[in-house]
Amino acid sequence: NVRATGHNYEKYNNWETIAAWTADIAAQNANLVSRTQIGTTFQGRPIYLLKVGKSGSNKKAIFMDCGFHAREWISPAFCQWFVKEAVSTYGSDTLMTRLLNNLDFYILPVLNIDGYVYTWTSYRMWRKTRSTNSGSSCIGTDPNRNFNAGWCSVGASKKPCDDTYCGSAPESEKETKALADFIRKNLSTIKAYLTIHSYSQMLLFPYSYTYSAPENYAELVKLASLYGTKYTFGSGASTIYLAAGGSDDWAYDQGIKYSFTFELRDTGRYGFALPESQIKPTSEETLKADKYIANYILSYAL
Ligand code: PAY
Ligand code: ZN
Repeated sequence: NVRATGHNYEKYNNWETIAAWTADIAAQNANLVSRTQIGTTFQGRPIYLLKVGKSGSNKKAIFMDCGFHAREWISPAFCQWFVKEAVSTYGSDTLMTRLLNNLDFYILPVLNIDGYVYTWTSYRMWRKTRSTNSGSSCIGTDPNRNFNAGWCSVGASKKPCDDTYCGSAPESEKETKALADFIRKNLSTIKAYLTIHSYSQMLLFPYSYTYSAPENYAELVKLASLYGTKYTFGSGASTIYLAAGGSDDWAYDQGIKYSFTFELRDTGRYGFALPESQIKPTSEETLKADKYIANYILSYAL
């Protein structure tokens, strides 16, 4: 049911609609979904987090965020899709039922809300946050260069006017700080970190800030290879480019050994302006990979 809760999952929704949806989906599925606020954006918007799963004790958790980069509209669309699928197939889909009974999913539908709003109101191709920079009239920091993982050493800019500006310090942005604080607080339960971007059709894992391979590289390759039929996979550095300060590398170095960056459709024909007709097929293929990874975590992660 595409319009569960009266929400349209096959359209790109503005922030106001997504914010209202987070309240509705929690209210209408109180047995499975609850909403909290983990922080506030630079411009004062509430950063919502949904916890999805059947209540239980000692559950492992999977953290997934969407909307790091403002212009990557397919990303928040997928987070909404994921929650819809969870609540509408719980009890009928065997795997989803098993996952929700035994795991919690933390879903952050839009991290960089100020940037997302800006892409709706002013400039569709905006990437960064909307924070001011002292000593510059340029706006914004790249949230995916703002984490403390080889921070600003490579593939990131020290210039506030650039799209990959790393910020004045790690976690200088209220949005990245809120996310990092939540993960630090829940490190004992979070076993996997998934961050959803577009585009390129890739599944990336650590590291991006160095060509060194992480300790469980072979396992990550094996896990990613399910998805590899449609999506290219490999370490960030060797598959897309060297880029320091990313949330995936930071989460990995915090001890979350299953850390993935998804680059959703397409490979460049439409790029960030992916047509709405591709929300459903993109979400279906990504959901499949997510469920596979979650099932692996449930079975094998310590
Ligand atoms: O982990 O290596 C990583 C992150 C790579 C992404 C990044 O630059 O943060 C890749 C880009 C993204 O999704 O932001 C790819 C897109 C197409 C871009 O804007 O270059
Ligand atoms: Zn991105």
